[in-house]
Amino acid sequence: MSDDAVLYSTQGDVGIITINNPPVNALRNAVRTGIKDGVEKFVADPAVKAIVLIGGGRTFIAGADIKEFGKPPSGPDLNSVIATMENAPKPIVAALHGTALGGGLETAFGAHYRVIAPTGKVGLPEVHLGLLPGAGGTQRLPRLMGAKAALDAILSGAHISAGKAKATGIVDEIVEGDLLTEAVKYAHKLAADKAPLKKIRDKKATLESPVLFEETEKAIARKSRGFLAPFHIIKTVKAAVELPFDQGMKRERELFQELLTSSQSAAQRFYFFAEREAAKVKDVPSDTPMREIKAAGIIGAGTMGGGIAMNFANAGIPVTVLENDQAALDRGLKTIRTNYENTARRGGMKAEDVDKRMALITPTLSYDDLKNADIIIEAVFETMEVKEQVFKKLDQVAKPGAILATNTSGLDINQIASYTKRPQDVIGMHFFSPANVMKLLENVRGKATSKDVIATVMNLSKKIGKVPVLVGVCEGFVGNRMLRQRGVQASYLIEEGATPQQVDKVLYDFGFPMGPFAMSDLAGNDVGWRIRQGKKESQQSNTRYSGYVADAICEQGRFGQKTGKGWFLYNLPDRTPIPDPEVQKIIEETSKRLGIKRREISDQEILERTLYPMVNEGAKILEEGMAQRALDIDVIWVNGYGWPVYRGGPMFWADQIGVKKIYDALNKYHEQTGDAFWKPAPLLKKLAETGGTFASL
Ligand code: T1G
Repeated sequence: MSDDAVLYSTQGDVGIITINNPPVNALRNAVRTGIKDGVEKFVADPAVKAIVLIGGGRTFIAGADIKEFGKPPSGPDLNSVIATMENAPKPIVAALHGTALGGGLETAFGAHYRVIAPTGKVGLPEVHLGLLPGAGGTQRLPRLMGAKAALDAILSGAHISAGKAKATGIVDEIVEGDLLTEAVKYAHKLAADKAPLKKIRDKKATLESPVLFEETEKAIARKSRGFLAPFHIIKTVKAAVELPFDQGMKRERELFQELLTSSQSAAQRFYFFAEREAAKVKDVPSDTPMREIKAAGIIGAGTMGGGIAMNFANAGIPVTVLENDQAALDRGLKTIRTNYENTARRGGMKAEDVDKRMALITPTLSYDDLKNADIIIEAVFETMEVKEQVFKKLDQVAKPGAILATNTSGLDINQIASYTKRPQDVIGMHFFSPANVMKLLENVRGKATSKDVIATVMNLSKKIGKVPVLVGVCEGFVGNRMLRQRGVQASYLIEEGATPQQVDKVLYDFGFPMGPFAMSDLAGNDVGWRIRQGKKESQQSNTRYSGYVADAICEQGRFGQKTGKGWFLYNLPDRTPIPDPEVQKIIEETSKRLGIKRREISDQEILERTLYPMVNEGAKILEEGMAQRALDIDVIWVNGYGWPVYRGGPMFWADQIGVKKIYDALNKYHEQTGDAFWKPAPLLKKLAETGGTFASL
């Protein structure tokens, strides 16, 4: 018998099974047991002619309980629960609302009929966990909507609206009004009419094209490069088309087990919880009162400012954008409109929504128009002088209680806050370019930043579609500070004998979308060049200058894609990086000038020397309290820098390969080079010596 995770009741001759497992009615053991017992109980009860399965609270079942994976299985497995429903001699109606996802939708497939609330959604998002639907979803969905649509749905893991679910046969009816009342009426009528007990397993999965599976594999090759689950999903849908149901189920189970026990799924299941945990701030209680954000202001309509403004408009929050000259303002608004029009053209939004979003964005040349904003984010030129001017002005203009945020990518938030009489209202919100696309938002806590400002901004970040992580004030915050370590070694490696293409390929094959040199060409090599000219290597005072080759590249105007050549050549508009003998010459001349004898460098050495220093810097960041938890660093790297989610994140990965292995390698390079750069962080040393993990901190 289950605990009160499942409740039973009757209305007339209809038995009702209500899932009561907040917050999302996940299918933990007690829920599976409760459903199975409930069906058996109502089947045995002669007074009950039909059964309704419904979710209590805000949603129908949102899936298997991800926390249960990896633990010894207990209670009835989901397939047996679904079979019990499917074989029941009385009509079972699944009543869906909220998000019926994964094992939740698969459970609903065991019912003979499905009804849904107009705002309900369904989906099979297992692919995001490095899995595939493991309780018949890959065999039943193609039998409902055909192989092609089923493949698209399972590979994307997208939520499907009630309308589309009805149109594709996933549900039988969309019911207005009270879902339970309507579902009971519907079930009662099915029994009265002796309606057939429909079993999805008896239907045939249609195959729209004989080359569907090969074509799909090619179509996803680029986006799913390195992932296992998408390619296993294709195999299971193929089985749904080619094999009898029970054999297809067997094939699904085999492939599901392979994924469940894979390191990729372990990493992606870790990441699922990490992203949610990172949004929580240890010393800011979840019930901290938040400031209401009804209107926003952005200072600067450039690439960053415009992108930031779009996030607010996308969330339906009116936003005023301030520039100091009309031409810049017009350019900024035009770019925003173009971005929306391009998205609409690609089908990412309705054409009529372009004007609706633009109507939420008010351009202005006057600070006075920011006086009613609840939050003002500056995205102006990245110098402290300009930030000082802006924040002194904001201190005069912004209403009391307005949150004053800076989008700085590394300047000292405490110093910026000191330019106002309200440092408690000042916070950093470090967006990543393009700000309307990149999910990561590093929120930077100043010494004086108040807890309600932190709570408000962390919540607001999610509202505007970002993945927020709270970091501390240090040079480069967390992401760029670790990126710098990778960059220093990448530069040394090409001076010592590697080529840019070799370094890039090692990191590309690891799973990054591109390597550091191609990335620099994309961002513009002149960005780093200007910064290096503007300041000493303050971050790496304990290691030698790493910009010799990069400077030589820029001195020849090789700024990257925008100039058609940088570290690589580009036959624009094609952006494929092409190794350039000219660059090789510059590199070899630099090695000679530095007195470095070039040598063959292995891919393994490249991997260790680019990634282990990142882990070491992560350990320092944790020691200094610049990130709350190791998983925060992982969430930053997955969302801001393309760390492959199937490897969890740099700190998760370090635990997987073993902190001791990294520690020993750091010591090896330290001994080889004598460079203080390689000195292991005390925390990393401690973990290596005690067999500890970053996850255990
Ligand atoms: N298992 C365990 N906990 C879950 C959970 C799940 N499936 N889904 C959510 N939670 C927790 C979450 O960690 C958070 O906890 C709280 O619920 C609210 O979640 C056999 C193998 C449903 C759209 O992948 O997509 O079924 O932080 O903050 O923004 O084939 O949660 O409060 O402590 O995300 O309103 C397939 C995953 C599983 C759905 C709601 N299902 N969940 O979003 O709330 S595998 C999924 C979501 C499976 C079968 C296979 C979202 C949501 P805490 P939240 P939300």
